[in-house]
Amino acid sequence: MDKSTLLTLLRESESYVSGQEISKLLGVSRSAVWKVIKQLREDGYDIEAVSNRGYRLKDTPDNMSKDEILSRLQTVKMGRDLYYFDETDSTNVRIRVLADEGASDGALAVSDMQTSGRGRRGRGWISPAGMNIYMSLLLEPKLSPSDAPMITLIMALAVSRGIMDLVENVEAKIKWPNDIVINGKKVCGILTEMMLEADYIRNVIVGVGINVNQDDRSLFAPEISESATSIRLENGHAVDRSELIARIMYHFEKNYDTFLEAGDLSPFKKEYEKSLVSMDKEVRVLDPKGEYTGISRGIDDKGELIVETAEGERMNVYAGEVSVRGLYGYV
Ligand code: BT5
Repeated sequence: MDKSTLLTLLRESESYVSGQEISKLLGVSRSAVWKVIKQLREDGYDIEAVSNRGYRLKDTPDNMSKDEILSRLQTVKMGRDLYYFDETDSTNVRIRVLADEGASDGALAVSDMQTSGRGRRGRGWISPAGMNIYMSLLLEPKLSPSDAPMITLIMALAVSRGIMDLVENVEAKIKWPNDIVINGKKVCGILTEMMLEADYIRNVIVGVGINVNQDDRSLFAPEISESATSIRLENGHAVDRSELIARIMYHFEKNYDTFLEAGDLSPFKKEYEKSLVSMDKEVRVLDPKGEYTGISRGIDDKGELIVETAEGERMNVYAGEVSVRGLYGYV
């Protein structure tokens, strides 16, 4: 029996569970149960033991760990093969190395901090320890490479749903294609990278950085202190990071299966457009071939942003090439 199995059981039971019940349910001896309870206590879990009643989980420590995440996962596959780091360079780099060593579809690397967190096109991702989520999911979809960018949109939906499952009174909106924003500020960025073999996909790595319990704005670089935020800075409450990871994996798995079956984003268009922060608003498209402004009209089935220009022309914006900005600031 491992710690996460016992944690799940304790968390799921509303009151006390006796040592006898646990040993029966998990098929292990009572002394084995006691040993794992001891280990959990050493990890900081407050487990109450009352004679004739049994054990009860009173409090969980505010740390993210492999057992915490595993004990909360509700997926069949996503995140089950979990690699946890207290510190790493970049979880996108880590999961790529793990893939070379045999990790496969659904494997997840999570770190408490990153020393060289990455954004798109050589940009960086600020990744302090002890408060946020940095994770990368490995996928091996049978898709044409040109369809892979749609996975970013599936993840964006999952992150926004996951946040709203756990946090009351916040609207986690999507800034197409790869950001989640709360009150107009960036709380999450997604970096999707693809490895090709000849002309097919070897794997896709979806990296997700979420500012969760960061309560100090000065940890952001000065140039983003106005545009970046965390869930806690917006709603005042701490969020259990392991639970948030589990919720995101749950939504992602469900939507990803539907997406693979459909072959495009048509099943999610409505839901996506409801979450789209720029929907029916003016945006500026920073196309290297020439910038223009227009009204954002949602996405097409392939996840391209539709922008209607002043002349009434509908332009399809492809995520790989251009950035989109709100007319009066970041969103
Ligand atoms: C992104 O790029 O938004 C993708 C970020 C992905 C980060 C995750 S963390 C786990 C995994 N491992 C990695 O190494 N990366 C992924 P982009 O759209 O290029 O935005 C990058 C820009 O966001 C930067 O240039 C800053 O302006 C801003 N930024 C940097 N750190 C931030 C933070 N912690 N919160 C909000 N904005 C940030």
